[in-house]
Amino acid sequence: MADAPSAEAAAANAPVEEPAPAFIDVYAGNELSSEDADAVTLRSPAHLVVFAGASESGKTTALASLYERLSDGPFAGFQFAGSRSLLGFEQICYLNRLASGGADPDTPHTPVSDEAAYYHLALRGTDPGAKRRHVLLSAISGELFRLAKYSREDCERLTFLHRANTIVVLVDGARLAVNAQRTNAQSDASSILESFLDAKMIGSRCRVEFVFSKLDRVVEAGEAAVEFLNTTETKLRTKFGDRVPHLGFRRIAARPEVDQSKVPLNDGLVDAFIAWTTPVAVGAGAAPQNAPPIDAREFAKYGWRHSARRES
Ligand SMILES: Nc1nc2c(ncn2[C@@H]2O[C@H](COP(=O)(O)OP(=O)(O)OP(=O)(O)O)[C@@H](O)[C@H]2O)c(=O)[nH]1
Ligand SMILES: [Mg+2]
Repeated sequence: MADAPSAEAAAANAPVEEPAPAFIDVYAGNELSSEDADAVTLRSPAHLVVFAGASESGKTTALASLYERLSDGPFAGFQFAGSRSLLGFEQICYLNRLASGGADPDTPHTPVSDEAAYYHLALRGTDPGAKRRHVLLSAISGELFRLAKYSREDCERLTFLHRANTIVVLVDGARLAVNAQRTNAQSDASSILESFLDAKMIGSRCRVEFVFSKLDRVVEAGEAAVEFLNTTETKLRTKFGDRVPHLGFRRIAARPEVDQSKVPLNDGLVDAFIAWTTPVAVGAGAAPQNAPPIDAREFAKYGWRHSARRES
């Protein structure tokens, strides 16, 4: 009779329970160049969200606040599952964090450069079995938009916008709150989208949102400022509604400074992030656009090809 298997042998033959895979990939990296972003996109589809807006309109703060919320725990139905641009995020966040500790620092200005910088997020839906998704965020310097307002050539430096799934045009709420500045704030936002449309930079499946930032400032300023914001929304809708297939409006306060007990408000970031990372429905949108400009950089060309594939 064969010997009964020893306890050790039985243990050795028992099915091995695989350790749970490490959930978070950590890459200590600065913000990504176009080539790095291209590499991420070629490996797995990535959803590109571009923040546009006049200088000081709140682009960097919005980006930093989203990263901070995701690093604090589940947010908007997502869990943070890694980033290839952790250092870049940390750089734009550290002053943001100090601010919540009571100091009065500021976010550094988004640098003006020929190339856009990208911040990468790997996200996993909080629903069981949800797949990992990749999101690239980019904020473009207010100065570049100022130049793009006056020059088609500068606008065409922004060809990568064609690759964007979502374009967020920020309307500076702090300027809407001040009588002498509100008309300029409105026209700045309007002319940014105008120049993108003139340069045929908006893909037919691109979600475009005018986002009123610093809502706390508008509400604090009172009825007239809120009324001006509402009128601005109506004007922009009338002006662009027919030309932009997926146009939306939203209000956020990514880093409210006004005393919340005096001006209680929803910062709007959860709904914003869900919308900005949701692709527009398949089948929605107009006919595909012609071809990339001959002198477009590779990433931009890839954007056109990628969009063309999505269109078909
Ligand atoms: N009150 C208030 N201030 C805000 C809010 N969001 C941003 N700010 C402030 O607005 C200022 C400009 O914000 P940034 O995020 O640096 O603006 P930006 O668009 O990146 O500016 P540039 O990089 O210069 O183009 C900073 O002082 C922020 O603290 C908000 O929700 N409420
Ligand atoms: Mg900035």
